[in-house]
Amino acid sequence: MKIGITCYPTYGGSGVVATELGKALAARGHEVHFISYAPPFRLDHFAERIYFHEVNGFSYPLFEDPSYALTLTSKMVNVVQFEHLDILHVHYAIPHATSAVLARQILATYGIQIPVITTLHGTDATIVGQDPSFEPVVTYSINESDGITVVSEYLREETLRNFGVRKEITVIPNFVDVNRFKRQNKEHFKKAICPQGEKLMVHISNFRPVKRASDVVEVFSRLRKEGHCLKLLLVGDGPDRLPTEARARELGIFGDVRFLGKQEPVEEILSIADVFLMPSGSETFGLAALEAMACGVPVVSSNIGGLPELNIQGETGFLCDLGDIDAMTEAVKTVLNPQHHERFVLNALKRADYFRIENIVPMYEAYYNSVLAQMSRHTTL
Ligand code: GMT
Repeated sequence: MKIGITCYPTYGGSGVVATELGKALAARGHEVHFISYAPPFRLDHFAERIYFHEVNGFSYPLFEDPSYALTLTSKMVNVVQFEHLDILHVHYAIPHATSAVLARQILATYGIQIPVITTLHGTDATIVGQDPSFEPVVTYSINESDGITVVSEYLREETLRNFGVRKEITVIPNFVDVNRFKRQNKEHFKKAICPQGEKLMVHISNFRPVKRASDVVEVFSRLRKEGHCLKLLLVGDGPDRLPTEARARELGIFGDVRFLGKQEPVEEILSIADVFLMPSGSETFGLAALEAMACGVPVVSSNIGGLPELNIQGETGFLCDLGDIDAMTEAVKTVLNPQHHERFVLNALKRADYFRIENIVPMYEAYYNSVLAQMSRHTTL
């Protein structure tokens, strides 16, 4: 199959999923064409059957707002037409689904039929997608897609509730490459961060307010004040990094905390972690938590969104009420208790294995085939 994939190329779960999916599909013999304004950041090696098509910006003194949705549409039309794509698969509705639906309509005037599959990831169907400035466009673009997938049962229900979707929505969960995300021996690194044999708490996010990074610092501060031997690594960057750093200074724990900024490869950092914190205020899946689990790191998370579908209470870690610092503090203590830690580690590894890429990518292939079959039935009728 020849598959066009559009995603955000930046540091974010939907871009990671789209890129890893494209890489896996290419490895399975498909031809994959990424269409975006920059190469996705996980597209870090040359690989056979993978192509990248850059959407060029167009500036003109009359335009205050550069019209990316339109230049993306034109690029999609061009790539589908000249690379003879079979399917356009877009990740994150805004504006990708809208551009794809419009591209499909333009292509139809050339006599070219191409199905559009939209995968919803999170705020495109929750916070941002429901904003009145986007809602009618998102509703239309979702309904006009030939196939809709979501990354969790929670997101399926939210999408049905919020957008009056008339089509079937298929859940295909996120996945992890367990050959890359596995515990590696990084003892020298652990010693550098935890010289006295301290336990290590890790948080990885893009530091948007929804990630509630300051809750991580509050939990850590409680534990340090109770005398627990612990260090904290915070990985990633975004709008809440500075306020979180300021809070760590205020709490007097800055000496035990390191803000590493954006890092690749995160699996090396996860390899020395003892517990992973994800106190998010909204999370449809929690890909970073899955990557942690694949590296044998138990997770303490909030109990919102799709997190209970991934993190199993009392087995792979704990689920706590949003903002409940006391509960999260107690949960970290239980997870780190030497009597229990190994059990949590093994359960986390087992759970992550269920989401291994080899199990999930065939679900996308089967889905593509079913959408293509449906389309050819319509054309023959
Ligand atoms: O929707 C977002 O906030 C952005 C999106 C992204 O691109 O990072 O994140 C969502 O998609 C990830 C991949 O499917 C999920 O693991 C995240 O849980 C989800 N984020 C939210 O729901 C806040």
